Amino acid sequence: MGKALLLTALALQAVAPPPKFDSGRAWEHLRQLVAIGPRPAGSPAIEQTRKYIKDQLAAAGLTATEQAWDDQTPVDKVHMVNLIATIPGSRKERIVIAGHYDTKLFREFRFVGASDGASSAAFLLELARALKGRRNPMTIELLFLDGEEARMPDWHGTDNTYGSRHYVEAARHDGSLAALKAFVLIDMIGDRDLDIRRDANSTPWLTNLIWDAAKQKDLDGYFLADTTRVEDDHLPFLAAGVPSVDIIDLDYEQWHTAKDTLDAVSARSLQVVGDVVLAALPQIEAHLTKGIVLTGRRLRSPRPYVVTKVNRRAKRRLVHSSATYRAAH
Ligand code: 1BN
Ligand code: ZN
Repeated sequence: MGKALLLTALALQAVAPPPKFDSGRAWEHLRQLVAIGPRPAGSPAIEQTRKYIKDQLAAAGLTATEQAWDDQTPVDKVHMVNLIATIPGSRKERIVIAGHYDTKLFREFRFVGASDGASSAAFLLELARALKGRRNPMTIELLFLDGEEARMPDWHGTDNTYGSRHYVEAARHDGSLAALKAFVLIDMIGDRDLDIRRDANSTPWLTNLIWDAAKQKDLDGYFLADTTRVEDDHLPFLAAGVPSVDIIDLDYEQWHTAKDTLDAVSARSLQVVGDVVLAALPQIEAHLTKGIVLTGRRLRSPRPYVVTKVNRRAKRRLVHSSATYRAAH
């Protein structure tokens, strides 16, 4: 590419419009996932679901990496697969945005999980399209988790969150955990009567940035001020020291019933969460990247910050803007 062309491309990127979440597209994904039927871990239907997710990621220009393993549950041994799509950013340090795509196994009724399983996967697929065209300051990883649901009827002990526990262990072993700076979990966001409460297990600064973005977008009627405590796929990340937040609407009458179907969910709810996550993302990135330059601790910079005559001035500016930012949050 010629120099003039490169400069034009960079200038255009710098003024690129912010990404927009299209709930029409997300809704179509949700509909297709529900049409597959019940999608419990290890089933032929979840294999079909994976094919759908991989094909849709490919259509967005992304390749899904499979993280496969066999896990022993209290009931049986189950083949599980997490799907990972990486959207490149200027830095190798990454933010993971995740959701589960399995549905809970019920033998006594047909459970298609329109909110519980389909909404998170559909949301991530549309987010992939929206973020692929963005200039990302940090790497963004979209993580489709398998095996979130307990195999036994009740959520108990380690019979749940198989995919998130496996991911964290693998990242610990291959050394990629250190570059993981924040984890945003999306779960059950389809409820047509959307009300998302703050989760007491989640990291306060990350929760605040999401709820601040909701308020700023006039969507605080959906992101409520009250708090609940949720056990979900964010717990293994929190235990590994990764700042994490769970965006979940558990106040859902149809939860784990045959009625968690298309008529209980709405495209509007997906749009609300899409708008809030996209509005919060630059704030999350700012919080994390300020950490790189100022402390070198919150993010480990590949190049150490060297104070020179030129960047001493830049550092003063950053210290000032960071203090202003902290005062405001
Ligand atoms: C979310 C969706 N969860 C299961 N399906 C996790 C959960 C389990 C949340 C028990 C609250 C209670
Ligand atoms: Zn569930």
